[in-house]
Amino acid sequence: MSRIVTVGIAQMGPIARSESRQDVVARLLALMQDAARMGCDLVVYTEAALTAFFPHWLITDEEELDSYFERAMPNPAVQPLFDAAARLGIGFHLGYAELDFSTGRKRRFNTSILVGKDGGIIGKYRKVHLPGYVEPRPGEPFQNLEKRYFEVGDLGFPVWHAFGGRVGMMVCNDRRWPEAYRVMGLQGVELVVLGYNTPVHNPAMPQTDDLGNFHNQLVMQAGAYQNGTFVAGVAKAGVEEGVDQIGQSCVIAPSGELMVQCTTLGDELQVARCDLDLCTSYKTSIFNFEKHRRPEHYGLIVERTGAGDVLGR
Ligand code: ING
Repeated sequence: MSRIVTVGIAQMGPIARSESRQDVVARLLALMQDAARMGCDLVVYTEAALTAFFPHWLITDEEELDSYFERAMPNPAVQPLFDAAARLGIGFHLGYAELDFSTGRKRRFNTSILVGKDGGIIGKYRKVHLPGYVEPRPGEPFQNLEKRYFEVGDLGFPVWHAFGGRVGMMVCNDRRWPEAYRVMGLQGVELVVLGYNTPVHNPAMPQTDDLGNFHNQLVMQAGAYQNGTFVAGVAKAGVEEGVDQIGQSCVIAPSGELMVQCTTLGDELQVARCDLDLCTSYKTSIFNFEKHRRPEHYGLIVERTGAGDVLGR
């Protein structure tokens, strides 16, 4: 018996700083309605899907910075998304900047949620691997101030029973770290959904600028194959506030094969029928962790001989 989940990847083109939440939600709703028309069970939106990717520039005024965050989820501006999900019977993944006050102080996270077909929130994830830096770098064409604007996520990498399988989330830079997939792989994940805002130009390593799309696919294909899971990665693409970002949103099978890919740099929906039973064939053979994986033999060598030790730094 196959367990088909029809996944819509809803890539977004640029969001202007001046664009209101209402305008952005209208774009998201149009993509959701297309996804429902195409029989999707789930539509995957991108990282920071409600605003321009503001870590790309310095914001010193706290009120202005807070204006890019959501104080509650759902909230009146995004409620139409939740209502449409319940009306259309389609779930969704949404990346956004989260303001949290639950511990008595203001905390900021780069967050994503998974929402079911009833419009209810199934789970939340907060980005662990924050790239970039705290202090702005004068002279660079744009910044990456995620370490300034966000705290490291404190929810780990959970996996939820949802859409007939096991679903997990990560955000953008997380997809470059094999541990993120493996922690979910050890929980039997069958579909990893994520969004990304990835500039074509990396000021820290300009020699890799031509490899941006290759690296984007490489890490998701590896993560999918090595953990027997589908991966859906969704871009905020195009030139957003002067920063040229890659597109190539895609769905990858547990084989590591590319199933579908966006071919524009704008708002674009593509759909993949994911048979979660394909995951089982990989998890019970090549990547049967119980039979073949030997963490008890990895020892501390792996930790002690990290790059720093080997390079003497
Ligand atoms: N963006 C980028 C990403 O991980 C980056 C940062 C770009 C890191 C290129 C390394 C190379 O895709 C976010 N938002 O994490």
